[in-house]
Amino acid sequence: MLEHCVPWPAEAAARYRAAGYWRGETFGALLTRLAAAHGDRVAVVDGARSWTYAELSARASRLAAGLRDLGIAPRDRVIVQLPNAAEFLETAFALFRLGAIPVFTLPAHRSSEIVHLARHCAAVAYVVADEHAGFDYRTLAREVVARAPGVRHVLVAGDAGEFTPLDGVRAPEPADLPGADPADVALFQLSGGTTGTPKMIPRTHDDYLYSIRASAEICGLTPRTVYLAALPAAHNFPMSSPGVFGVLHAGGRVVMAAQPAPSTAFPLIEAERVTLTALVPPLALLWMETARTTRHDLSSLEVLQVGGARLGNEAAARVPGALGCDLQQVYGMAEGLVCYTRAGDPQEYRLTTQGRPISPDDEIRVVGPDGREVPPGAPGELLTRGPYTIRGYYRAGEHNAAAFTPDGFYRTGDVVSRLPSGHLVVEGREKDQINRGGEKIAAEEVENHLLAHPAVRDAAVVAVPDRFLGERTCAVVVPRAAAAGAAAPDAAALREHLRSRGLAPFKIPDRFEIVTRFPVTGVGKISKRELRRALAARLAPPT
Ligand code: OOB
Repeated sequence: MLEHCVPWPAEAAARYRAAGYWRGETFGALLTRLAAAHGDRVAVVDGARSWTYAELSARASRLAAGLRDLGIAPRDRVIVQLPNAAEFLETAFALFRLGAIPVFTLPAHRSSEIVHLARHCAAVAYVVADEHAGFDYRTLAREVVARAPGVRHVLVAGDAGEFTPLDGVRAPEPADLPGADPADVALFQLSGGTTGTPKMIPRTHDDYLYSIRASAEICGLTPRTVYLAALPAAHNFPMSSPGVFGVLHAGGRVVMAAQPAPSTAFPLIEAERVTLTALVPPLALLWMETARTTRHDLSSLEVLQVGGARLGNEAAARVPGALGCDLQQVYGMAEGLVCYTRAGDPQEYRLTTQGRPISPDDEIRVVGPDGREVPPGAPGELLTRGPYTIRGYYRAGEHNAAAFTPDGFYRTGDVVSRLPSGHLVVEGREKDQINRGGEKIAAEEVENHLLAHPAVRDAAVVAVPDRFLGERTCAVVVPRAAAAGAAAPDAAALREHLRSRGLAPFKIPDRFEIVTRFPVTGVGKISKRELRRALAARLAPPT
């Protein structure tokens, strides 16, 4: 396995192979097999473009050869920051075929995240679109290459400016490439995280393909499936649960939506007869609302998957009536474990639980503060281990010691209860993170940026409840004793400070509160529990 990764113990790996989970296939080989089986079927639709499996495979091979000619080698890390477009799949499979390792970042990431990641994994290349959603990625790329000089190539889908156009990289012919070891890292996902910087999650061909294959089966995908990629395809949910890769695995069709808003998504559902898509709860609420008055025909939609954050029971119950399709709840994490409600589950479970794990070999422990398992049905922290859950983050020895138990269970930081059927209900969270409608924000990361402001003495970032997003972010700030005449920082100044440090916009707090001191615990630490309580009480709408 790539250096600085934590492999599964040999005994576990042997067990997962013997059980048929890890099959020794790579993503590159998978696409070759798919092109042979479904050559003339459409694999991906993006606006006016549509590529068959044979075309996608041929393009990926030619791009792989071109990337090799640029000097990109097996195991080299390449940051990929592409919106939902056909090039996303072409680039991913080209890197897989070459054995280079994509690091999938979100279109919303900015220099703070990208520079950190590029340095942390010594990335040699960065792939972006020219422009997306009003943001010019070439400007970002300039900053990235200046601050992470290991990045030798910037490849741009579209108008490349001074950089290399992706269109110019494809070799005229595919080349013979050595390919990758199926047990090695195929790609990096990013952790929602709880720490000052995002952690990198190494997923192997063996483990990720197992989760994709099993997900496609659980979700009943077939070559008839038409999947709308509405959430950013780089995220683990729309990528692999079963997501774009699961749909390709089944020989289905991926329709790329540049945005998840109904104004973009609904016409695509109608035009492409989309059968399946995945959303986070706030978008599901928005879609339900918009569907009441839409003139678009959504009748092809069979299943709406909702995950990434807890969907309220009341909203869950409204999905079938509002959108004319079944609801599937998905509770997962980029680190591995994914749970689904199943078509055959009793209605009550489909509406009120977050499903049960993919694999019979997903090990689940629900533990109390003492680390001991709680009685069945009682809430506790979820620990998990299994054939597609990582044993450690990349280059994160110290953090790994805290994030995993000595016997290799991942501490999810989620508080769940487990029903006798094995279904999990997500009750809350212990980790110091804000889940802003499915977008994860590590409090410490934002706090560190705030502390870098000269007028800030201390900062605490916490979630406040929100009817639409579930949670919003509030930064509580203690200013330094004002020097004579100097003003305390206000929300606008702090917002601008965070923006100028290149923090992804979704991490910029929705609210700022300036206070003189924090509530503290018995041992004198900031009591975030008390802060959250006080803020929630004060910000709650009057009843
Ligand atoms: C998905 O992955 P991540 O890595 O962005 O976030 C994982 C965390 C979980 O630990 C949990 O705190 C939260 O997101 N979460 C949910 C949830 N699904 C995820 N909390 C409550 N209810 C749910 N249904 O978010 C992700 C990855 C694969 C599939 C689906 C979601």
